[in-house]
Amino acid sequence: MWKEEKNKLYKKFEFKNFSEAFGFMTRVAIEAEKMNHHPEWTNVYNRVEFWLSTHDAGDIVTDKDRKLAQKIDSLVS
Ligand code: H2B
Repeated sequence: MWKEEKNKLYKKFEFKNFSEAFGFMTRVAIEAEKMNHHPEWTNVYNRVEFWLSTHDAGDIVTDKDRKLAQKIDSLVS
């Protein structure tokens, strides 16, 4: 579940290993670029964490973040 906190949408994903995590990140990167909406994220080994917000709107959560969150969920595995 995405959690809205401090003007960000947050979610953590865990994968089997780094390769699976990075494959997922690659798919997210391609879609984010297509949407011209880019995540703040971190990766440590098999873990990928997101904090989505819209910088152009003053770092608040907008429909763009909700759309990207849905897209990210569709790219797991
Ligand atoms: N990503 C996010 N998360 N928020 C933005 O406001 C944003 C973006 N703006 N990606 C886009 C790029 C903008 O800076 C460029 C110039 O279109």
